Amino acid sequence: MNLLSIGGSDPSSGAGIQSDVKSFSEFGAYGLTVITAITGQNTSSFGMIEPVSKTILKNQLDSVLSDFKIDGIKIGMVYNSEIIKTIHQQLKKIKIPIVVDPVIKSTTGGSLIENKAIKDFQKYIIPLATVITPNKFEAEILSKSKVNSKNTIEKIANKIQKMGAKNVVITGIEGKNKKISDLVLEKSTKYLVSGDKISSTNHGSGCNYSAAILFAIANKKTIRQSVKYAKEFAYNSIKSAKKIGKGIRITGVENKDRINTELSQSINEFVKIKNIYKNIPECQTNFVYSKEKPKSTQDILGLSGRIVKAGNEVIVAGNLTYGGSKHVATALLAVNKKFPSIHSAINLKYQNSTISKIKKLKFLISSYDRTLEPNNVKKKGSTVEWGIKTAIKESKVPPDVIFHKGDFGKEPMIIIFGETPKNILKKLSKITG
Ligand code: PXL
Repeated sequence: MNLLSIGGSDPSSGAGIQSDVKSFSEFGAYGLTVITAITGQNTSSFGMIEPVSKTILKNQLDSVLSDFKIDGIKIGMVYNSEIIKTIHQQLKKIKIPIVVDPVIKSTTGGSLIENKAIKDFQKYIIPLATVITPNKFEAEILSKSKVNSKNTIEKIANKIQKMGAKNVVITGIEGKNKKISDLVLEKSTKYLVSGDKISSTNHGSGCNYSAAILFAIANKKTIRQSVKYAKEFAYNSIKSAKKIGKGIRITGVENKDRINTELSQSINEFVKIKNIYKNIPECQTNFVYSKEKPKSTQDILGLSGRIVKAGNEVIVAGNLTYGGSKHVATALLAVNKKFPSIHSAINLKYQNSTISKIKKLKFLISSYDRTLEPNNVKKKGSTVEWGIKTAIKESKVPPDVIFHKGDFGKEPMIIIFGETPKNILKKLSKITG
């Protein structure tokens, strides 16, 4: 996936395009950049701004738009009317998701847009937005009104939507009990997404939030799912903020959840495998990835829904959640207990042809017979654990594949195991190729 960030350069790399490149790369996406202005700033103070000329701005945009298949665009700092109009001209006919982060002031006090350019921002940039993500302060400036008991935050969101943004997300609304909420206004629904508040001044969380929303939307997530994802990403970035310079902390996006990133990338790859729908069982597929030394299925990341067959395609239903999978995670847990290097698993439809292929490839394969399951195990409901343990009882090296042929009313199943989801994809490419 290729994502484009249009915005200002921040030499401290805490915000702006440098921050977006870090986030995009953390998502496993390729980050492209178009610089609108160069700022001089650090973690203590904001220095100069030098907007780029219309000519080089246009040339940067032409360069990336003519070469890459771009899956989503984020617009951050745009500074003046000339920049605003040039971006509008180049993007007005584009049919890819655009997230607009209407940055007005930096945390260290610099103005990121000229006052006299706000009108053009409303006219030319807001209508490009699939989603616009102002905080409360930015929402007040864009709507030219203050929040009060009559002019509610909902009304302000409506005003911004009327300017042409498809969806409006006003971030950072303080609530009770140390909660902080985002107000989401979609086409015809309005709701709050709440999360825990962390009190700390940092540099970068706004950029992290909008970069994450873009990634989720480019992945065809719903607005609600994207807001939740962005909230969590920004929360984690603040939690792992570091004092790198002498002033405020810079948010950290590095590897906050390597497990989540790798599994979601691998699921995206999995669904694209040619004819993979033929391998999805009746009970559908889950793909799981475990933390180091999992104690229970709560330490194993999996889909709260499933990878489901829809005609000749497969689609991903649900979200990645720890404890999201029961069966596949239980099987993985049992294998990991004996072979701690194995951290990932996926279940596939049982087919004789698949088993023959696996045998030909000389993968290590074990099986168990559900019809031999002792009654006490059946009663306890620990069939999977018993089966896997039985299958690997004599194994000296980790299995690649474990299968069973089912029982009365129980679907037969194949489970592929590996050290990582990527390792499983490699095995799958051989099996299905
Ligand atoms: O966080 C907003 C932001 C965006 N873009 C640039 C910035 C800042 C804040 O400092 O400098 C270039």
